[in-house]
Order: sequence, then C-alpha cells, then structure tokens
Amino acid sequence: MKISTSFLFFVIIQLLCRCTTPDQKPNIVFIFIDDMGWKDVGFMGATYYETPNIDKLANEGMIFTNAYANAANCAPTRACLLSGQYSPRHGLFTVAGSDRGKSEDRRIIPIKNTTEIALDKITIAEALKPAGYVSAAIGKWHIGHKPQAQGFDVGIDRGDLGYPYGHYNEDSVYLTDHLTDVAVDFIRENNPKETGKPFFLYLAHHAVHTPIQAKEEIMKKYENKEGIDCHNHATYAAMVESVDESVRDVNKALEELGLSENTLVVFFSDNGGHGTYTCQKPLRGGKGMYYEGGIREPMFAYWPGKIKAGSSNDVPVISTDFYPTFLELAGQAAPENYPLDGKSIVPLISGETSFDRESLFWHFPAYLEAYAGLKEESRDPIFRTRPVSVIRKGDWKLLLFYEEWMLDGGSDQITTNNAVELYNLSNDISETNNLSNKEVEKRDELLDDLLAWIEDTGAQVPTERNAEYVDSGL
Ligand SMILES: [Ca+2]
Repeated sequence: MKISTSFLFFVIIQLLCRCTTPDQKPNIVFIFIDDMGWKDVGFMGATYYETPNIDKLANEGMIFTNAYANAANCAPTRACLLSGQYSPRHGLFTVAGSDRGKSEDRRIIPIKNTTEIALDKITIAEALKPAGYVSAAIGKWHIGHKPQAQGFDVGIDRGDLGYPYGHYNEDSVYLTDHLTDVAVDFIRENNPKETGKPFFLYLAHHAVHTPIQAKEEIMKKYENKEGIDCHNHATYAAMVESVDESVRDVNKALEELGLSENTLVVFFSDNGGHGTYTCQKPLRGGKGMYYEGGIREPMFAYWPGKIKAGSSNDVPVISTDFYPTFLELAGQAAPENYPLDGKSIVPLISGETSFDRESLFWHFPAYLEAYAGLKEESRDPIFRTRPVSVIRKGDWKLLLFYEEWMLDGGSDQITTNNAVELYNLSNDISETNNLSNKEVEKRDELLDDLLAWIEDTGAQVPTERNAEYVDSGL
C-alpha cells in the first residue's frame, strides 16, 4: 500500500496536536440559520443558490441527511435546543399566540403558548460553565430572558447593534455581515491559546428570515441567473450567499488562529424554508408544516482530523441532541435531576452508523395560518398546520391531528375520521401516500408509542371545542 506524503504529514500533525494539547477541551461553534430549508444549500443539491464555502466545509466533514428541528417554526426549536428538552417540558410551542388565523376557522381551542424559557431551566451554556467554557449567544435569541440571564457570558442581538427590524441598520450595514464581525471578534478575543478556556459560540443569524433583503451587489448576479423550479428568487438567493460568506469568515478566523483542529463546527437551521420564497422538493411543505419540508434541516459537522472528511450519515438526529453532544465533548456530566430528551451524536460523528434510539417526537398544539406559497402542500389551504403531534420511528412517520382525534371519535373512528396520517419515508419521502388504513399494525404501533410519549412528558393536548368555529365545508 502506498501512503502519500500528505497523509503522513497529516498523521504527524495529528500526533503533535495530541501531544501538545492533551487536556484541551474542544471549542464549539454552532452556526444556526433562520428559516433555511433542507434544499437551500449546495451540499444538499441546490444549484441556483450558491454556497461554495458552506459546501466545502460540509464536504470536508460529515453531512447529516436526516437532521430535524424540534419544531416547524423559530422559537420552539431554539427553546428545545438551548434547554435540551422537548417542547412539552418548557411549554414553548410556537411564536407568539397559539391561536393564529381566524377563530371561525379553528375547530379546537389550542394550548396556550409560553414565550420564554423559565430561568430554572438549565441551558446548554449553564451546563457547559462548570467545564470552563466561555459562551456567547450572538444573533437571534427569541426565547425571552436575555442570554446573559441564561448562562451566556456574552449576548448580543440585533437590537444591541441598531437593527430594530430588518437586515439593514441606518448606516446601511448588512446584519449578516455585522453579526459575523461580532462573532469573529469574540473568537479572537477568546482565543483559548491565550485565555486557557475553551469557547462555545452560538451564532444565530437572522438570515434568511423575512423581510427578504439582501446586498445589491450579490443580488445582481442572481437576477441574471436562470432559476430552477421554486428556487428562483434573486433576493433570497443573495441572502443565502451572505450566510455562505459568514461561514467562510468564521472558519477563516479559526484557521488563522490555528484553532480548527480543536473546534467542532456545526451548521444547522431552525425550521423549513419559507414557502413564499423557496421550496424543498422532493420534501413536502415548508416552514410551519410538520411534513418533512417544515422540519428537516440542512446539517453538517466539521472538525478536521476528528470527523472523517467526505462522510455522511442518514441516522435521524434532532436539535435536542446538541446539548448532550456538547456536554460529552466537554467531558461534563449532565445536570442532575434535569431530564434531557436528546442523545449525544458523538458516536455518529466518530463514524458509527447506527444509534440506539427508537423514535423522535414533535408536539405542536397550536395553529399556524397559511401564507402565499406551498398552499397545495399543506393539509388544508387555511392553515400551514393545525394542532398536531408527530412521531418518527425508523422509516415510519405518523401525524396525529387533534381536531379530528378529539372531536370526531378518536380511535373508535380512526378509519374514517382522518385524524391520523402514516407515511413510509423510505419510499415516500414526499409524504403523498397516507397508509394509515393500509398498514394498520404499524399505525397502531406508532400511535401507541406517541400517546405513551405524550403521557410521559405530560404534554398538554387540545380537547375543547371552539364555539366560534364555522364549518366552511372543507
Ligand atoms: Ca425560523
């Protein structure tokens, strides 16, 4: 076998790194994009959107093809990720009120939403503190009490930088660039080689969330480029490209400081892409829906020398997994008497291809009104979703809709009340073939597991009929 000189060099460097920094805990850089869909990046197959820097890191790390957000919209996914808990435990189910849309269109009374993580929750920043980490939350927070009240040493959101709304401040500085600069400054000022302390950087961009605003000079390129299917919005594409530049600049800072070999970089998004501007075909739906397009996310993990370059993993993972993952990397035990719903993915990034976990769950006892785009992909044209709980077990996915379940006879009428949808994702990733009346055994198995989980977590479920509802004949 011929061993190349570059490989030998790589091995020597690895050995040197290990010899010189035996106790160095890894830095963690979590790059969190807002509303970026599964297919919105090159490494997931996009060709209209250009993300060469993101793709480079993805292809030199491990791509996760079945990575899920805990929810189909912003705040609950963030709350789950930062608290390490599924939404029934913290009550943050949605953004603002759970009763969106018109009352006359809602058959059932949704569960009241909480808009902030309680201070007695132990966030990942609080849990990492005993391991000596300096933590920064830069960018979108969205879950109440400031990051500094939840264990972060640094917390800077757009309000602090002069962006009351939108992606430009009054000096015409673009928010994605601004947040990147703040993140790079944090890395430089907290270089572990100087401070002796590892860092956890939670860089949560406001891009590519509405309002869709981008930098003129990038936009021009896309205006002259032919779109493909629903990937054709020049401004949106330019927002995506600014995110790509951010990843480039953050990684460049790590390289310049010689930190790459001791830093895990994770790239992730909080929910599916906005149906008005993009789509995730072949996945069904987008932001706000509990079909795959609303919750499956682009994700990679990059760590040169530790994570095998060019690898991919199709094991289902979910945003609550990051908390125990980061704790394991930090060599820090989980907080006592504090349930964590995720599972460390360290074995997966280390090369294992299976995972001892049966199922993933979602609970969304709320309404999200429809908006332009993808209306034909939701269950009905009025709402992106109605109150629903979801389980994915193996290749199977079941959605339980509470209006029909609670008001139309529940399990007694299950074959006719349309309360349950069952899909086999292995041959129906687009969720077009509802098998709930064909694969009855599988349906009942998943339904039993889902109901048991609802009971275990004490999840509140909607039960009360809405007296203001008017049957529109849908
Ligand atoms: Ca979002």
